[in-house]
Amino acid sequence: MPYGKKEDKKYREELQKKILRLKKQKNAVILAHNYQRDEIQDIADITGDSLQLARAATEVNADIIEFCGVRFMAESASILNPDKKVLLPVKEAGCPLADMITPEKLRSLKAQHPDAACVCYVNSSAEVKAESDVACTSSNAIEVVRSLPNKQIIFVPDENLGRYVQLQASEKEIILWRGFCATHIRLSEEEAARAKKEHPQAKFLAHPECRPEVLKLADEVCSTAGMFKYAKASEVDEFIIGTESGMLYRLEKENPGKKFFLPSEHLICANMKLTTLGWVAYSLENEVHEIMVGEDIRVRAKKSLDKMLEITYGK
Ligand code: CIZ
Repeated sequence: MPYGKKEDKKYREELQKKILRLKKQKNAVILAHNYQRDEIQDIADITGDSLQLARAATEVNADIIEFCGVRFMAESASILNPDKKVLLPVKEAGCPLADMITPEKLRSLKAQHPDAACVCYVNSSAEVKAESDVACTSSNAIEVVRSLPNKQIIFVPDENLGRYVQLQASEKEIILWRGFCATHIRLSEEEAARAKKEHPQAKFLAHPECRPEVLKLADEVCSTAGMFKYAKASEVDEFIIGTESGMLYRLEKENPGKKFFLPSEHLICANMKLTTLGWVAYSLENEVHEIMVGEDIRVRAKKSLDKMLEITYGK
């Protein structure tokens, strides 16, 4: 985020110093999602997608995990680390997609399809994970679905990702839920086509939460982790990035000389941007807002996350 005024820059530097001091004092680790503000990514120990962060959360040696992201991500860290204090800097930082399905609705869907396995995207509540056989992220959704013996797969809550998985795993019958990401859905086919016209040399990388008509225009459909990999390995030096705007910061930093363009000015997740340096300092200093999951739900939700990690990493 741009800081126009001199005093803003000074204030930001003071907060960053304070956060680093608190982090040491409290033996905390800061995890930040790829969609976080630039200055939050700068103070993070690890920046990544939800799969990388979920995995990192099982490996860190810290008393406190300060999770700069949205609630379902902090919940996953807490589910995997019951002995650690997991803090979410802003308690209102939620995910509208995760709220589009409830455990009651999922139970009713499962009752209608008793032979189906249930896969939930990580963008879901702990209760929904507890009702599911396995979780997945946009990095491993196809692999997870393919690993299951069932032909029928209930896939919740993101319809676009589920539809994309269906195209890749045509041997399966995917039962979709009509959830959507309020940020990715805003990228229109017209905007994507316009960006391609304006940058004819660029590769268009689109996130699978985008609309199917946008995905059809993409050179590559991939998760945020996939975008980092693709941009680094590619000989091309211009890319249109069809996902949340926070991605550009690290993409530019890690790929000097390469250019990255957003196809729409609407690719901003308001929930991700709620986390500011001020909130991180406040949260660490006062040890709020702790994310805790009731033990029964936690144990059941952990099974679906563990299964995902086992399928992806073999452990
Ligand atoms: O899995 C995640 O972290 C999300 C929300 C997107 C992505 O592709 O990384």
